[in-house]
Amino acid sequence: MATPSIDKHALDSFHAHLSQSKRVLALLGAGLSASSGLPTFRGAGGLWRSHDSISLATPEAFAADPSLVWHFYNYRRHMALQAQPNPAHYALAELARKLPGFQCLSQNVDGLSQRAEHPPDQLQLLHGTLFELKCASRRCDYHETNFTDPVVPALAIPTGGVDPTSNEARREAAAAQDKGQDLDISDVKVPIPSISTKDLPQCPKCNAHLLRPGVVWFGESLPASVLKNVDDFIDADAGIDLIIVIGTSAKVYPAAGYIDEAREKGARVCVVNMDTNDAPASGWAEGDWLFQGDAATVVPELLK
Ligand code: BJW
Ligand code: ZN
Repeated sequence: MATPSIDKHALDSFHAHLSQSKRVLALLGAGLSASSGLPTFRGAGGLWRSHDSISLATPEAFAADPSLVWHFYNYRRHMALQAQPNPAHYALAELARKLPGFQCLSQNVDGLSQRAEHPPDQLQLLHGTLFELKCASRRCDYHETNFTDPVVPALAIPTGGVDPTSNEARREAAAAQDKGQDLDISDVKVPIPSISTKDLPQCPKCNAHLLRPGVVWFGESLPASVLKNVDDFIDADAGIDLIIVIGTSAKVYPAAGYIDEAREKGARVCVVNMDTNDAPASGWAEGDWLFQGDAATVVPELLK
């Protein structure tokens, strides 16, 4: 889809407000990384091997089928490591360096803001990161940073796995192998093995439980230190001048609630989204901006 041109009047008014703003929030969602080639959760691309991505992002899914959930996250880690930060990640990192009162609240777990060298103390990872592993037991505090791809050998993405029942899968496997490419295991036609628990990542501390991705699943609390940092920023007497909401459907809480909390502290709201239907939960208010288009194009224009 072609990116619509940005309204010059709205852009001028946004620039005038940003130039006077001292305390600014950005709420980041999956649309920020869409141009880097990473799928979003809701809408097109939200299916993985016919599973709704959201249904795999739960403690219940991991308990029921750790092999399937680890395949999903191993694949997402691989894709994120192959992807590159886009101009929006770099523009946000640049604004953070210029404006000490700027905080990014990222729902993304892909590590692209970090790779764009976003200052870490101005980046709050609301939903964790794919590149931390932690013990699946709440009673064990083991966690580690881990960029190994595949995360364990058994999770290697097949380059020639052949499902003897499917000619199409066999042809795809052979073609991918010829080109030295990975198969697209997000495609349900490509067979993946069910991996025995002993071959999945193991906790080296308690030696009793699996490791799991260090992300926040539905029903789990966000990291306490991150929640505190966000609350301290929002509750400060100095108020908030602006919140920029980028590439999120704003349907998941507490993240989505930060838009209205910022508004209550005086912030004007600027939304950047491909889809004009994805509005803040409380709807639109006088003085809000909506820039429709690809975040990778629009955000660098806004932050120039
Ligand atoms: C573009 C674009 C381009 C596309 N350019 N734009 C209050 C009310 C009701 C429920 C709750 C509540 N408080 C808590 C809850 C429960 C629950 C919740 O929110 N449920 C909702 C479904 C209603 N929240 C939780 O459980 C949270 N925990 C919690 O609150 O603990 C305390 C508690 C527990 C239980 C009860 C009450 C309190 C935890 C939430 C964890 C979310 N985890 C996930 C998975 C992370 C791991 C992983 O990545 O696998 O986080 S779910 C998934 O959604 C992921 C995302 O970060 C998150 C948000 O998605 P996002 O980024 O918005 O993506 P999309 O796909 O939805 O949208 C993409 C957007 O981009 C679209 O708008 C496109 O148009 C746009 N776009 N291309 C610009 N190029
Ligand atoms: Zn453990």
